[in-house]
Amino acid sequence: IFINNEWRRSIRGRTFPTQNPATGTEICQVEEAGKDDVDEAVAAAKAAMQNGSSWRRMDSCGRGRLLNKLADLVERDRLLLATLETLDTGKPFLQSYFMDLEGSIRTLRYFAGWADKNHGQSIPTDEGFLCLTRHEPVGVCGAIVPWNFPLLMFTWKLGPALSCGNTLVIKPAEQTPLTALHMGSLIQEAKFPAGVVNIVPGFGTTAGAAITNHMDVDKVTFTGSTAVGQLVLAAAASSNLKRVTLELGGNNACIVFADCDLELAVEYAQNGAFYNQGQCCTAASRIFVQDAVYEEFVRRSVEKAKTIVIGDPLDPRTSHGPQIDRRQFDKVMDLIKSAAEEGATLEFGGGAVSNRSLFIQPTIFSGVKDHMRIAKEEIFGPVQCIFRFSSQQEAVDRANRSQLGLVSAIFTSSMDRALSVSAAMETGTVWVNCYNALHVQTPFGGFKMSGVGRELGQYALAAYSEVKTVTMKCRKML
Ligand code: TXE
Repeated sequence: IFINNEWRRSIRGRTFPTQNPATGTEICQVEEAGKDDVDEAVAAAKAAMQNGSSWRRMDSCGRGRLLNKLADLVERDRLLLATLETLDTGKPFLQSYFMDLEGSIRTLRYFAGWADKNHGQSIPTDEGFLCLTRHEPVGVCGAIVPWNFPLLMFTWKLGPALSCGNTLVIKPAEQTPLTALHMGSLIQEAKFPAGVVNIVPGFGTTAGAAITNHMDVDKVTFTGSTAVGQLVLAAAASSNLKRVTLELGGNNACIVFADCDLELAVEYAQNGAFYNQGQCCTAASRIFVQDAVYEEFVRRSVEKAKTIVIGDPLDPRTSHGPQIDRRQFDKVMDLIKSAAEEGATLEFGGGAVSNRSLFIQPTIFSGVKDHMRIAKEEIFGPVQCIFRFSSQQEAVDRANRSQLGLVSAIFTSSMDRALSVSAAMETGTVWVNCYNALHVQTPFGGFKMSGVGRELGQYALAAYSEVKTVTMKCRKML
């Protein structure tokens, strides 16, 4: 447990194992933070936030320098961090190295750049007042991180929080605490003032709930399931009305029009469905394909799936690893079973990989109907569901028929269609002729029950700042 730039044992003397999902073996025991450990972490973060502390007195460009220093150290330890990430999550090594690590480094550098640019305004008012706004830190931020992109989500929260001058208590997911803990030693090495970042590995209902209910936590930022997102918001409401940003589940639609570049659509839609074993909030789970190209799309998707390499995640040839744990494995297998029972056509895969626990074959269903469970629930596994549609209006209506609204994608060669359909989609992001095109410079977040607020880009700064209005009476205006 990392508090005040020091490593501590759990107050109650508890530990928990973290496992390699590719082999089922225990990697190590990790100290388990409970409510009393979270109290100490919050006290440290609060002390570091007091007026006059070295963090509060630091120039804004000094915060930027520290974030850049941290990015340098992550770059130095890239191989180690990517290896740890693969051991702890089971994601293919090259994806850890090139996507998670690259994204994390870019996030730190991007928000380092904002540290001295998040300035307020001077506002003309009526009646001889000078009015200006200051963008001040919110205070102590609690960050609760999931297991699908442990390091990347850590930096999505740490980058803007520190750039804006806040302090942090971060809880990594219980399945994947290792890269977050290595970040603790890099934060120490970068010489952030003590208490600015505190890391509390532990479970959701204990350490997580202690953060969301805490009276001295001023803001909570959460990435995880929609159900827990609702608990987080309720805890914020019933404690101290802490500010909340939520990035929750998706049931994302990808609409493939007959006028598209089909090869491109097949490639992106499938990568969107299977990337990270389907364990992405952005997973392309509902793929609507127009009549005229439907059969060909299914045929080519099956051909492409045959090229996926299932294997040891540390082997650079591997492109498909295990699900994160038994609970997730069972959930995905149950949904696959339900789709077959409800009459979807199994085109590829459909089962566990023999002799490898927690591995699920990349699976393709065609003829999926909107009423089926697999169409309505977030799968979070390597399953591509293909639906047939006829008209543009029909596709848009069916795609929007969900309580979730994270991302969507359109494949078309018509600029008109791209613009009108993207305006009609009820999602926080619309990709046109691409998928999973996430950039640190652009905002990311959900409509409807997929979330509250935005991460990344300039928009993220608002979520980590309070706006203070300073109004001065001017004696004489010239
Ligand atoms: O998520 P949880 P789980 C979705 C996906 C997945 C499902 C369940 O559909 O199948 O959620 O996964 C912490 N108070 N996503 O059970 O429980 C927990 O310790 C405070 C989508 O793993 O939401 C972990 O750190 N915190 C998603 C984090 O919340 C609590 C990523 C996420 O865990 C808590 C992950 C509580 N009461 C799952 N209970 C995405 N948006 O990418 C748990 N936590």
